[in-house]
Amino acid sequence: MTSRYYVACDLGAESGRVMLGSVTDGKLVLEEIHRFPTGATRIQNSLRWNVLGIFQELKTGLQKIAARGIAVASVSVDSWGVDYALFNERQPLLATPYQYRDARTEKRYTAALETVGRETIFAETGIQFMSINTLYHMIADVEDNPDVLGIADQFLNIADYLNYLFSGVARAEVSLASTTQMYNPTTGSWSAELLRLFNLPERLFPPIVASGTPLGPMTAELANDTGLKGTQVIATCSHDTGAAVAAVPAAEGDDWAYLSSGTWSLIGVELPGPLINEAVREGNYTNEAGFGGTTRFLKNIVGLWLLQESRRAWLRQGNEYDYAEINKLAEAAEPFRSLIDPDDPRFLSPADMPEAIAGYCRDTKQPVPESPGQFARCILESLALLYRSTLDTIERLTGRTIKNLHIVGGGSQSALLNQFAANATGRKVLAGPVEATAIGNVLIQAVALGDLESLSAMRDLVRQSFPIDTFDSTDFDQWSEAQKRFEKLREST
Ligand code: LRH
Repeated sequence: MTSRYYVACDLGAESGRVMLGSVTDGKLVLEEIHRFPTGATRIQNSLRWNVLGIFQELKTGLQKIAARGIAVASVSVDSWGVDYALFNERQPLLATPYQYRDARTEKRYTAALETVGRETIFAETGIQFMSINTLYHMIADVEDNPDVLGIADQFLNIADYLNYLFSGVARAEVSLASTTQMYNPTTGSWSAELLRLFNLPERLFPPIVASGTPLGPMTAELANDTGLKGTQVIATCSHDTGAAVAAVPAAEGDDWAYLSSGTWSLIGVELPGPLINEAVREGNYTNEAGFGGTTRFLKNIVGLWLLQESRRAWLRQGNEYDYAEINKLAEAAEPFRSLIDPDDPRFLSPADMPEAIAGYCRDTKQPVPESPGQFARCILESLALLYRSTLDTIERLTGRTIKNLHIVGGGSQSALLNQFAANATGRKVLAGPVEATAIGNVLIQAVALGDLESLSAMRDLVRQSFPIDTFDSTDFDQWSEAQKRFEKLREST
């Protein structure tokens, strides 16, 4: 028996995908209908998203689905966190949205921590400190763009904004709202205190809705443009990481952690509610809102961005490698030759990633990587070592014991990184599914429409539908030696 069709529009920092999902014979079937690049554009000394171009690509994906003549029950957009669009009743877009890595937040970030203090911001939000957070972009808008803010009626984070263009209904979905560092998880509303302290105009802040809230039918204009009929728009987990964590194929129990691996490595555990205390603040861990009222207690690690940017730099020099080749070269390279601290701020937005890595190795008196294989090995080993420190700290902060690490997302395709993660952490790694975000998005639609019961029913279905590869830890002693070197490096830089 074929159930209904649901469409997930999943926007990552590198690419966007329109995915068609349906549940057939107790299994979820997911088909990629349309894929397009999303990457930000450098323009007039700033970094921006072509968000209307993305809207157009999503339309193309929806048109391709409509051309099949199937009835689509619902559609939902998810995206990376943090970034936002400003608009008003007459203007669909008032400024070109900034990309979170834009340097405009640097001085605002430092100033905000100095004037208001980490204690207040953390007590209000439970969110980790990163200069990319929406709060610091908003402060930049208040200071640099009062004219634009003055005529804006509303701000919406990117996925919520696209759901608004789809449905005409402007709502901030809670998982994405929580990434702004302006949402208070205790009151379940925007932080009135932070809005006041930073002079952020209250009228811009839309009503917040729970993950899995139907917004309404697709606008007549979009239905006409795409050819879809009777399709509902649903706010699922608008935050991609929230959708991915909802699709982690874990069984009940609390002995597992997740790693949503892509441009970022988001590593953490699912808690019943936020954990906001001094130790968590000092460790810079975060409490993002998850599906079903859960809390995604996690840490942002810079992730495969290190490799993506290195690859781009090699391409600029005329050398093109795909990820499979890079993994092969890394596998053949000497182990533990040089290590970096992926958390070092110099890796957030460097002009030339291999040069930034080489600089770190020079500064810390380690052999400087020369070949792509050496660079890639250094990146992958360092990431795996950071996974271990992070999991160990999470165990300490939450009192949990973590036995299994579920790796989902594009990064779970790297068998080498999966094996390194198992070796470094001494835990069992379960890798897959790759498309966890789109799967989470689709299945939350199914729950919202009453076709599926709960988060645990979603996870059962993911386990039944997708293969999961297992990696057991080997060479733990050798990795533990490397861990000591790694921790020393982190203390010294
Ligand atoms: C991953 C992600 C992450 C955010 C970052 C901005 O795509 O959403 O969870 O912190 O992008």
